[in-house]
Amino acid sequence: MNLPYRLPLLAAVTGFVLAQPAHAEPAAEVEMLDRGPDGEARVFEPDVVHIDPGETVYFKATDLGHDVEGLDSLRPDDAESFTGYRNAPLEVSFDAEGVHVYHCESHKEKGMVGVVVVGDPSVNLDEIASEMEDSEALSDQGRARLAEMLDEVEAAAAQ
Ligand SMILES: [Cu+2]
Repeated sequence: MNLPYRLPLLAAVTGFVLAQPAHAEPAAEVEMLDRGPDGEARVFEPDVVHIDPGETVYFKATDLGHDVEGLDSLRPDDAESFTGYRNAPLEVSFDAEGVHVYHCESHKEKGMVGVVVVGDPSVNLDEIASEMEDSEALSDQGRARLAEMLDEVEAAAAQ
């Protein structure tokens, strides 16, 4: 459902929301997009971000119709859950070190997932990789995309 003529209006609405002051300067910004830079549909961009414990990620509602929800089964044991509203930006602080997986509940079936790596990913990277195999929180497409992201995280950690 592409309606190009409505884009200026959406941009104006989004710009208004973003103009509101944030509490702290986010360490990373992730956009919710209908289409990513490589042409893939329904993505978080970038889909993997690295921050230090205690830092904040700002999820920007660049395109509307999306939301952000942390996946309880795919995060460090001591991490807090988080859920945003559809069409709204969300700022989340991450204290627990390790790999945190989140998705867009509205596009779970499309595999709209993302990863926040807090500090050292080796804390739970292997655990997440095996946990995701039969996780009901993921669709097949989400599982495929997440597998690529975890490979990327592992490769980066190995350097
Ligand atoms: Cu979405």
